Amino acid sequence: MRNEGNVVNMKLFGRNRSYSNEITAEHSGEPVSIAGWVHEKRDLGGLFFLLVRDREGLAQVTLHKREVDRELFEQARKVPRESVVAIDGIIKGEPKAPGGYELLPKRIEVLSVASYDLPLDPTGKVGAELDTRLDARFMDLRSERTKHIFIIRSQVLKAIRDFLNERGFIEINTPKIVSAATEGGTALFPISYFEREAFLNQSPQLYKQMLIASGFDKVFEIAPIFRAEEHDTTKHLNEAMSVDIEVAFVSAEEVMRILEELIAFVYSKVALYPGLDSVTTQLEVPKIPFQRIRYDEAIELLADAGEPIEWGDDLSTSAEHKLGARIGAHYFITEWPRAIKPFYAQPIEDKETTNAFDLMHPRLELASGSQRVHSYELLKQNIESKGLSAASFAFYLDAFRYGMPPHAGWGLGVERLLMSMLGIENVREVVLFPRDRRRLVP
Ligand code: AMO
Repeated sequence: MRNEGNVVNMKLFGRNRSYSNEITAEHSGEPVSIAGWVHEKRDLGGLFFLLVRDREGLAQVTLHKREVDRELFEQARKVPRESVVAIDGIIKGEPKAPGGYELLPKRIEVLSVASYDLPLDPTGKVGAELDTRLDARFMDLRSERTKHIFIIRSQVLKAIRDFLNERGFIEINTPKIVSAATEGGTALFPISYFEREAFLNQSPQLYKQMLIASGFDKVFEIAPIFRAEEHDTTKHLNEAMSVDIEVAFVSAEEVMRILEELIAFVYSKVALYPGLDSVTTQLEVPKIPFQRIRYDEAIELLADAGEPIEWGDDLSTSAEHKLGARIGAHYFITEWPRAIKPFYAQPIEDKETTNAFDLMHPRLELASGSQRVHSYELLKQNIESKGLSAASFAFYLDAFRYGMPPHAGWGLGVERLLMSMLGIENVREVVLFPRDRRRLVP
């Protein structure tokens, strides 16, 4: 082979590279350069096809043994699958080829030779277990379905940003190395921070609330959250991506409305994505408003469905499934007991409940939020009644002493949204490099 990938031919970078989907039969006779991976090779004796894959699709490179020089023909025949090549050639209309054209090559440059022992088959003809795919994620991403999942993920994040920016939200970035817990119930990852102990942040909760005291009024953050969940399930990650909002001068109902409108907006954007079909054929934009049921009504429905839950207990996965099957669409569960919601959720006067809500998809929880406590005294009391030390929350409590508006907000799991939207069973499928109980590499 002329170039085994050890020498970078700078000429490639000077010429115009076309994506496979930019070329059509109408360009017949014109010269073009493409670059990509050798997806498949087909040897028909006198005729040899190289299918070259780039981000946008496939291009067929056709070599007629009698018409091309021998060296070029042998080069195409010998190049291992998944090697990276750059090809200069002439376009010719060919109805049977992908995109309706083929490329008659003048020059093939092998930029990087792939080893023969491929860990996966990117054509998807040979299936693989999820663990094997995650171990070789770089290669798994070359397959059509996986690639589209992550382009959709990028589009979902863009849609969320567009929606919130359009509504006057300010995007914030809060620290991920912190000194205190926010979410009771899930454990923290301790880290050593010079001579002190610190933790990876479970949620931007305290910081987004502190920014309400700043007068920013509407803030959002899209960032990782870290949860030291011991269990190994198909919906829990140890590092997840959360969309968090916090809004001043509103009640829980107003942020619930923002949430359902956001969900419908994101679905409507993803529904337009041309690559959606290779991931799912079942995406339907949900109708809003979503049904709202109170926690006590949910408990009653569950008792009816033969899944009794003790008042004050959280819903089990099987309870979530039963309720979801009953309701059959997205819904909110509101007015949760104080005991299972964090200290910052606003209690409802004279009741044992809070103004907190969860957004549910029939299969799983997508988001939770609440009206927040904005009284310094009540917040301090709540922190202490949860057995936490008010002193370690002093930096947060201070923000409530010098003018804190009433406010509400929520946190939405990006991976949960994606898996529910795309009908994907395992949350790890929608994370490039998932972190779970067993997986820290790659
Ligand atoms: P919560 O703890 O319910 O609320 O988290 C919000 C949302 O984040 C997602 N999520 C997870 N996704 C995958 N793996 C995990 N281990 C995981 N943990 C959470 C879920 C969940 O609904 N501070 C509050 C939000 C608020 O009140 O504003 C909070 O963090 O989709």
